[in-house]
Amino acid sequence: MRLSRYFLPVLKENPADAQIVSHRYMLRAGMIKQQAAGIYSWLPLGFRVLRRIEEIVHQEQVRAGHIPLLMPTLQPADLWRESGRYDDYGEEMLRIKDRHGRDMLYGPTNEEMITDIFRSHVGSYKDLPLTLYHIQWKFRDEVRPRFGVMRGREFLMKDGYNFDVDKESALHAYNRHMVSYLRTYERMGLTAIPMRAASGPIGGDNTHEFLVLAQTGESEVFYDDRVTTLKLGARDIDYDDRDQVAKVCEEFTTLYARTDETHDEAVFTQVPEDHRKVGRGIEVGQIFYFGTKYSEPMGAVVVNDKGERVPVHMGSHGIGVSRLLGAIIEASHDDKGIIWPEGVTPFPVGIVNLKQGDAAADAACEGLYLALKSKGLEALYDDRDERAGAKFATMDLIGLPWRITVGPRGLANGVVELTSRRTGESEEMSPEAAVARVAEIYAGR
Ligand code: 5CA
Repeated sequence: MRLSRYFLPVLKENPADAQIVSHRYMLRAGMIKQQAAGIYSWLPLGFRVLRRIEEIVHQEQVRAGHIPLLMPTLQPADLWRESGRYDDYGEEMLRIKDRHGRDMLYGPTNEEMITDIFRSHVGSYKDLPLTLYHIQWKFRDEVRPRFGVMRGREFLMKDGYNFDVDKESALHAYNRHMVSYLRTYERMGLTAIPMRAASGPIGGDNTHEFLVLAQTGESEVFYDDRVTTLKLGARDIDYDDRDQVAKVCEEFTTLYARTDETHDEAVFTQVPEDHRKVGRGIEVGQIFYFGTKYSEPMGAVVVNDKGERVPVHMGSHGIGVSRLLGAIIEASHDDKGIIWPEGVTPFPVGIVNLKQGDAAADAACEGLYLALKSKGLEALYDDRDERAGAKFATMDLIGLPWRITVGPRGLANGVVELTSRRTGESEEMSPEAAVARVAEIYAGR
């Protein structure tokens, strides 16, 4: 993408109403525009990151054996009357009437609708296990929408629903989600810690939230700091292997880690004092096992291997896709701007032409741009007629992890400069070597 032809409405001033750094940087970097309280347009740069995050979520769900579909944002109220949640859900639910006076709502979550799909088409244990998920916009009329996309009213969520013949199988689905989520967050450059939590309006006793530690987080968290060093890494997971998956979950949930809702001071004081930490965290996902809470009232039953009709055991599993942009920026930035992890960056690399209009510099930049493209890497090429300082400031603000700087002086010696946004370190090398290095960094992503 050539910056002169892109739409990147960068703001020079700090927006006064943005209280936390991720919100400020998302506005300043031209990623989002607020349209109403808690409702945003996704401008091209923000949209690219959002799509990238969705892609990682999809890949890891499919890897775990889960099946994507797409349900609508608007739902008939009658489905929610069947589960009893239409009255329970309260003011957070946006209720709408259509022209025929029928009660509709903008979905805050999809347990009822997915249960309806299931009961219409599945009747035998032989069709189980089954996990269906989608990535779709939700609406919750939050009392205090704030911090930009972090607590929106309209927000993008991945929500998945498992259907199993018994509790044991449903708990395996729960564990499978936990492991696939750990991998998902790690690919985004995040450490998200599963913490015992409370289930709220979704229901059930078994639930974990995934929290990214950050001072600006809305949840108070209590943890043994040794959990922050656990990594899933590149280990091979067989998602059908119940024991292997359960062992990974045990590894990640044995050390003390709880939100204030489930915190138990007596248990916490057993953690060695130098490992006992109290902090704040951003909730980027939550998984639930709630058994037959929806399948019983809604009649989602299957015939089991003994010929009995039994309600299916279910759970639901959510990732805050749009919230993740804020969480990643909170975890990865400096005073100049965002520092995107390679896994989610909107462009893998930026090219800065120090002297636009200089024949050699222009040609070298074009050459780099095309060479990167031929390797499947779309660079953001700053080809504007701007001062070098302004170009660097824009690149630092939007946070591409790598920058190639091209100027007549370097070119006279046959070199360009490759700079890491994270460390600020630069290295001179030939343009070919720079392309090869960037390609190597992104190989396999
Ligand atoms: N049905 C279940 C799981 S699919 C559910 O709705 N879970 S949830 O309420 O925990 O939401 C899932 C995730 O969506 C949360 O962990 C959080 O990351 C994100 N989320 C929830 N509310 C908001 C909001 N107002 N703005 C942005 N993200 C949100």
